Amino acid sequence: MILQRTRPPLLETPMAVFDKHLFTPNDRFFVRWHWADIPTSIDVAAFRLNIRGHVGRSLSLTLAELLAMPRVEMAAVNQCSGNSRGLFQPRVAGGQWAHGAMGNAKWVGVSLRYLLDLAGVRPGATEVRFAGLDEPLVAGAPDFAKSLAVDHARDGEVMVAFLMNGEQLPLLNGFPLRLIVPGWYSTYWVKMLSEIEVLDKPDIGYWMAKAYRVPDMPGANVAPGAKGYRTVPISRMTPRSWITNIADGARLPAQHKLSVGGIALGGDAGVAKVEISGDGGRSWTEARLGADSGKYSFRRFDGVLSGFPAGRRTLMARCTSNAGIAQSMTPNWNPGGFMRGCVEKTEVVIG
Ligand SMILES: Nc1nc2c(c(=O)[nH]1)N[C@H]1C(S)=C(S)[C@@H](COP(=O)(O)O)O[C@H]1N2
Ligand SMILES: [Mo]
Repeated sequence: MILQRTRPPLLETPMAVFDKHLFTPNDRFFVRWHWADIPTSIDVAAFRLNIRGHVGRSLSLTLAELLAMPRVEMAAVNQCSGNSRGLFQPRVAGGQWAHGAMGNAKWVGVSLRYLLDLAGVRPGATEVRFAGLDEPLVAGAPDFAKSLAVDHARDGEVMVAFLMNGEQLPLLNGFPLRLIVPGWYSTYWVKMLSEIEVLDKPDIGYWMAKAYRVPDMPGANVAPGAKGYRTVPISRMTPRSWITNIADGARLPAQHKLSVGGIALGGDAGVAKVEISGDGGRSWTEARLGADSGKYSFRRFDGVLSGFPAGRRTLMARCTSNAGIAQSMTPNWNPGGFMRGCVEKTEVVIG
């Protein structure tokens, strides 16, 4: 892992891991926490998931009760809103991630709709707020909490997960429970989830009203220095793709045919196609897609490009989602360094 920060722990997954595994192994999965006061052990017998607020009856569920409930399973990519922030030009403050603040896993848990129906959401409910066991180190700092609109929370896809790739969640990835919000950035994927509160008014807490907001523009894109634009809470992911079999800056022998492969993400809609280019985007060839593990999963792509005489070349991959959205050729920019989505460049030297 690439160590970004120690307290709180921020760990980034090296790109080579994505080349080997469509599902990111749990011990290679990126880690991100906001506050450094994270429990280092969990008393599983004493742990409770509380559901309260604007509901018919409050619930305080044990892990044993949750494990006995009907289960749902889904493959989904967990991607930090600030993934690839370190590539923003001009540079912005925040974790200086390259592309490894993301991971794909098979999640098993209980549908949030099932849990909310058990508690009985009352008419007039607006949002559902989620919080975990981690706490700020300094007094007065806002506890990490995120909210979803009540209809989103009840869409049947949002899940309270207890298994990640067939194993219990690693502590650093939120043991014993975390929220899975398929297709949405991981800021909503609350770890060590212990509190679910149904609200009857908008969540005006720091983490919704102030943090993780993006310009209300296509691609969350504004000119550096722009002022006075409207912002909205970050939400759905956009299509992305990465060449993983060749590292940026690689020196390759002269060859007639070059195999180019990697992983793509269709944002919240699945991957329709991936094209690859060996000449900096002048010409494109459609790549072969690997197994379809669902619209929220990574999808492998592989292709062969021909004609590589000695010299510098720029390799690219471009994903188009099933919603018909293609990655743009130019980078988007915003002061938070959120939602990077452009076609990435892999520069190679041949010969
Ligand atoms: N309880 C809690 N959940 C959290 C966070 C946090 O700080 N505390 N950070 C969120 C953010 S911004 C990210 S990117 C993901 C990271 O998930 P991971 O560490 O499992 O990769 O967790 C999300 N859930
Ligand atoms: Mo994040």
